[in-house]
Order: sequence, then structure tokens, then C-alpha cells
Amino acid sequence: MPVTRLTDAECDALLSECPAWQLRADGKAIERAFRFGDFNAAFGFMTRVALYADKADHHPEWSNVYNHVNITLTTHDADGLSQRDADMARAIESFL
Ligand code: HBI
Repeated sequence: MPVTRLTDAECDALLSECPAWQLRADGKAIERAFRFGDFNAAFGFMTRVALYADKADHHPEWSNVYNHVNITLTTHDADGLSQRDADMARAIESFL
């Protein structure tokens, strides 16, 4: 099912509201690196993100090495950024 992409203005607003996120070079995703005190803190954060993703049916592309977590958000159904990514980025920021 096609999903509406964010407009350039909506994308700009998202990035100004969530300045730690960066637009990927192809413009189709946003990404952010996180660093926590230890693995336990990182995994607790990942657990909260996972529960959000499962409820939203919208899933991050992510990696974890010890206390580092990298997250990329994009909407496959839109081949770019959608409101789902904006909502998820804001939710992720609220977990910090
Ligand atoms: N997660 N990031 C991301 N992008 C999607 O388009 C997406 C998803 N999770 C589930 C989903 N789409 C649903 O449409 C599944 O039915 C494919």
C-alpha cells in the first residue's frame, strides 16, 4: 500500500525539531547514532524502541555494538520518509 511521503517542508521541520538526526545522502531516510553508559542501558533503550515499532507496525533499520546504537528510519512503502518516520523519531527522542 503506497504511503504519502513527507514534503520538503515537513522534513525540514522534523530535522529542526530533532537536530541529532541527519538526512541520509539519498534523502530517503534519517539516521542517528546513540551512545549509552553501558550495554544494559543501550538494550533497555532498544527494548522501548522495539515495543513502539511493534505497536506502530513501523520498524527501524538498526545496529548495536555494546553501548552504541545506530538507527535509520525510512518507509519502504513510500521509498522515502513518511509521517511514520517523523512520529517514530519523535518517540525515540522521548525515550532518552
Ligand atoms: N517499517 N520502516 C518500515 N517501513 C515500512 O514501510 C514498513 C515497516 N514495517 C511494516 C510495514 N511497512 C508494513 O506495511 C508491512 O505490512 C510490510
